[in-house]
Amino acid sequence: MRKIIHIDADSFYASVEMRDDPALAGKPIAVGGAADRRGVIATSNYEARKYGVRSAMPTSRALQQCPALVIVAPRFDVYRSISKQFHAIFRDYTELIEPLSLDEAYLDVTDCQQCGGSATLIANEIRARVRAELGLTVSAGVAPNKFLAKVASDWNKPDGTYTIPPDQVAEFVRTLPVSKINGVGKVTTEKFRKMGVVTCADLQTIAVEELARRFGKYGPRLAQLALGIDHREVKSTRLRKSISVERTYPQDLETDAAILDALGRILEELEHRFQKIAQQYRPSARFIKVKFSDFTQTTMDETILDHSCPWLSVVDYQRLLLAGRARRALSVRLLGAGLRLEPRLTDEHDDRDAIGQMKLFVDA
Ligand code: TTP
Ligand code: MG
Repeated sequence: MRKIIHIDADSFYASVEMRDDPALAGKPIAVGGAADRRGVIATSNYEARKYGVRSAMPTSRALQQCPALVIVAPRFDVYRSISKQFHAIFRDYTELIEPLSLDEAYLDVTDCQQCGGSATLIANEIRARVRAELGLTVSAGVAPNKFLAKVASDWNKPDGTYTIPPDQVAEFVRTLPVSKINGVGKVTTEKFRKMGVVTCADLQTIAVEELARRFGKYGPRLAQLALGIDHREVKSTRLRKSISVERTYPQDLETDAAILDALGRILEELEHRFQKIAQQYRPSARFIKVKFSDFTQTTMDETILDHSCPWLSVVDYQRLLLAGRARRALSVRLLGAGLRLEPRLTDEHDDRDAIGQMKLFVDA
């Protein structure tokens, strides 16, 4: 059972502008482009929302609805730096952070020890720290999964926390309107309404086969969400510095043949794992780690200078391993192989090479 927190800042850009300019206090404000330049509203404060001023609305229309509206130009560099400050606070609780935008993130606090392990207390502590340290308010949803945590963060917004404990999930979803399901927009809500489906309880009565027929691949997922089930993991986007695979052997490896054989299997696994992130990273070095029977360990690093050779070249790893093993006349207890990584720029021209290199390794 996971413990997920979804954090969402309240009227984010507008709150930042109000914080930094006390003259805006108490006024309806919107952050966006100027009306005479066909600008649109990025967001508005809660005062302006009373007049129906909403995100994505043309500024000219917003001004018609709320003539006193103060339009403030966005300062994206400031919002980005505040987003980093949010994350610095989150990281005091968990490394498992998945940002959805500058002001929104999922946190997996399942293994978090703070606040006696209570996700609700952690959420409240984070909210209090954001207020004290950054002068802004955020709302939090706490639930056993991402879907419900996101719904919950909206429940007591602004400046609130809402928790859906595991034993209240069934009851919570029963009355939850299907329109609250992420991906169920106006069109789908209307489609559901014609089927007599308004709440998740209504949705639960529709057979999965029927949902699949009407909604395709999304059908079975809808059936799960209607029950409050969501298995998606919080995917941390923290930059990786390396990727590696290690194995501790039940019996120490004695011979070169046994060690090289073990290395082959480790490299296969490493290749499999690296392939999943090869789009985002380029290796800068390969390394081998060996722990000997007396528990001493050694690592061998080799910078990759020639990127036209396969990164996961078996012979290069074998050479590193044999050099490391030669450092002690002992059998091997643990073996590891890895790549040090650097982020790949999105438009880097050797993307095609990367795919070529993976193939070379598979063929080797
Ligand atoms: P949201 O979290 O959707 O909105 P919000 O933080 O302004 O208000 P709420 O209290 O309801 O959470 O979006 C975060 C920021 O992203 C928002 O402050 C401005 C920007 N944004 C746009 O630029 N365009 C848009 O259409 C939306 C929805 C948001
Ligand atoms: Mg927000």
